[in-house]
Amino acid sequence: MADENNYDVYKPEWIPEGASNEQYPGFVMTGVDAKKAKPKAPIYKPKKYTAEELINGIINHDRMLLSKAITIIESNAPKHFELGQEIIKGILPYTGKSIRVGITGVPGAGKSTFIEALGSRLCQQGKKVAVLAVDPSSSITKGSILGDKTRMETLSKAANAFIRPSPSGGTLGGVTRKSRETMLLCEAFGYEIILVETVGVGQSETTVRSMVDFFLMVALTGAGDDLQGIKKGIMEIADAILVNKADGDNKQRALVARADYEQVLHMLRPATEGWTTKAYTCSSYTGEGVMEMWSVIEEFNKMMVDSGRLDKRRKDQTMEWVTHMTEEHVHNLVFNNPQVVEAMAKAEDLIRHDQISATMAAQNLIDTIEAELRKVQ
Ligand SMILES: Nc1nc2c(ncn2[C@@H]2O[C@H](COP(=O)(O)OP(=O)(O)OP(=O)(O)O)[C@@H](O)[C@H]2O)c(=O)[nH]1
Ligand SMILES: [Mg+2]
Repeated sequence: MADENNYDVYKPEWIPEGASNEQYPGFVMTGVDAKKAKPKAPIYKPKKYTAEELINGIINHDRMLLSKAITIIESNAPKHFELGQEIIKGILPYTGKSIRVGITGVPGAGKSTFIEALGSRLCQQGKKVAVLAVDPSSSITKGSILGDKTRMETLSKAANAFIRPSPSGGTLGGVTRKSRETMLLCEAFGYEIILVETVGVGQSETTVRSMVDFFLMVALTGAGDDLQGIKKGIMEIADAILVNKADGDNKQRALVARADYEQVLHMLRPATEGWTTKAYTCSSYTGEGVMEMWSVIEEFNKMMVDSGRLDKRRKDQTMEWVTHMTEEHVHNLVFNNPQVVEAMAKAEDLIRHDQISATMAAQNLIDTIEAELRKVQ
């Protein structure tokens, strides 16, 4: 048997019998018995925090624990879901004290630069600012996160600022839930101003509109040309329009664009009862108009609080969200049911062969769904 201290016994077989150590000075060391061996350094395992530790961490302003809690909220793993919900329940009494601002606009309008300009100034005033991005379009745009962080260079270095990129992937409902809950965590931490940038096109506008108090549309000059179409739709849900890049040669054009927007706004119903949506100009480069925009937001906030509309808007939004989540779940439950899947395939086949009317096909599907529901009862 091997003697751990006598290396000679481990001489490989190719060393001639009786050869001295001088001739063949090499030896083979014994392997380590993994079961018996005590590792010198403990294997690194990330600490698992309890909901209580995370809740206390957040309300005691521990940024590391805030990030950890957000990671749990953003996780798609079922084991994190319950923990996440426990955290939310615990921090709920500390939420709701911030001004929630959504910022939308076409790609390149200058949303991130405006957030950088505004956020840095607010931080200088001692305010605590959290910046979130919401991108429900897909995981493809993950790259924009990096861009945003570099575009928000000053802000990302400010001690009272917190920047969190969009949760990626998953369903629209999933991204909405994660973003809303992240916002609540930031509020419980003590961020007084939450700026939410919509990233990507499509559904991000309505998603963000449904989670903020004030919705700002950052616009570019040349408004007159393309006021039709989707822009008008967004104008209808905005509380202010901000023509950015009003600097240098562009300043005059920005003023013209502002007037054009004002014209259109006169014809639209304001997004918020008791508030008149107006157009403004600013330059995120020179800073002109940036804090003036903030004063407008503060004025809006005061009006909303004083009139009781803020509380109502937030409760409405939460209820809308509850309905949305339930609907999404019910939809999945119904359309993933094997009988319904089969009936759906059959309906499609009949439709493709012109053998059934749309109404009949829908009726058959409804009958199948109702039969399945009766089974559950
Ligand atoms: N002249 C001028 N340029 C600006 C101003 N604000 C932003 N820009 C420039 O406009 C470009 C787009 O700005 P971003 O802030 O990245 O725009 P964004 O809306 O966040 O874009 P996406 O996130 O890609 O949708 C950048 O090259 C900025 O430097 C401004 O006030 N004046
Ligand atoms: Mg951006």
